[in-house]
Amino acid sequence: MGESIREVLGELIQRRVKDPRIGFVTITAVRPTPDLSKAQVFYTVLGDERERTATQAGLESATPFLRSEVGRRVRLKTLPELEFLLDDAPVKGQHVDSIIAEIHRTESPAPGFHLPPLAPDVENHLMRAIELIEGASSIGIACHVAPDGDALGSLLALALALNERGIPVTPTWDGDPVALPAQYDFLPGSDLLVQTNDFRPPDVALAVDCATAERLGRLEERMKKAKALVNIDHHASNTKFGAVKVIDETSSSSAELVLQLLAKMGAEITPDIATCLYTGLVTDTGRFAYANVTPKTHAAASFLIQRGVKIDEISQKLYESYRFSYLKVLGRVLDRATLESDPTFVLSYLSKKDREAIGVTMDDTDDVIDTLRAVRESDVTCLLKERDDGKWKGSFRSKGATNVGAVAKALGGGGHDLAAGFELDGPLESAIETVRKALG
Ligand SMILES: [Mn+2]
Repeated sequence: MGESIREVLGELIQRRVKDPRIGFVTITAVRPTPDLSKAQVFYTVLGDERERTATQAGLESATPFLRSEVGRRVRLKTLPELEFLLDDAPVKGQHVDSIIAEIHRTESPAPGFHLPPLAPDVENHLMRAIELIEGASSIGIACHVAPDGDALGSLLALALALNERGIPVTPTWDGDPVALPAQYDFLPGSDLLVQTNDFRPPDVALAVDCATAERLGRLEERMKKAKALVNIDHHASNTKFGAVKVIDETSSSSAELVLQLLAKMGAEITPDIATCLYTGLVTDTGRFAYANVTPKTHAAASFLIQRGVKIDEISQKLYESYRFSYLKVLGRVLDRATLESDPTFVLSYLSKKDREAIGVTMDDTDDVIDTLRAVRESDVTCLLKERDDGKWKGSFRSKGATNVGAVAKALGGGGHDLAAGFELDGPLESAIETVRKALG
């Protein structure tokens, strides 16, 4: 794609038009008519009424030159007449956002860009879900308890898009309170959230990122009381609850599937919605590094980036926003790590005393294991963390050779093949011995 009209005009006015009447101009939007015969060019200019009048006169006399330069540099079938209009709406917040959204909508997507197709059966359920959504008098949306980036991103993207369409939405999850965790507090749309207790059975209910209805927690019953329950998920283990099942295990994340739904609804993917969905993609794929990443995933990411996602800002919020005390926790766990043999695994622990000394909660220690596991000598990593009640909460990670899900299950826990957890009573030494035996 070549330069946009807006970029070309901005540069020409700044560099090439030498008319002293023209002040400091910013082109805010270019709105061509559908037949491209005319384009309205909105601009702002610094200064008072007199300077604005002078600038307008200067732009008008430069119009023939600007028009022919645009024709030379932007490949267009027809060369539009240019009409300069002072953008005198208050330039702040919402207004700028909507202008940016407008620019992205009219100029940004590469011509002929489409989302990859879905399997026919998934597509059928998706179209059925859209019918229900479009006919709904109210929509309740819920994700799973202790929501992750994909659950939150999918939930908020749906809420924002449906709210924009004027459909009453109540997005929530089983939480006390329902509030964005610190890591995700940048996500747009949180003002739409309702508390778990305030949620009423809606006309149509959407469950997102829930492999089972139980994952809805206290909301399960109320969600099932809706006239129709739509199950939107990507887990292979999904129990297929609900009347309409938009389940696609080839999607990396629920967000990837929600994007398909919104795009097929003809919903405008605003920068806010794109931010929510991109967060779902990037977190559920371990920053596009896990086996669930497909060409479809990158196509979805590409689609979202074209709609205004600020990748660097999201990455910093998600991955470089630890509290300083996290470094101390990490330091303690790394310093204490041992490389066990017979069987080989990396082992470390964090006691309740450690947490108290550093001043962190269990939640603050969630990501420690990701650093602990990143060594070449071992397939399996185990981290034991002492909870407030004195029990040891164990986490396993495997790089693929060991099914730690099965090992965790044998210990009374559960999880996936490569990431699982369990709980053990008793002193640290006996917990370690139990883990060693289970792995051996
Ligand atoms: Mn997910």
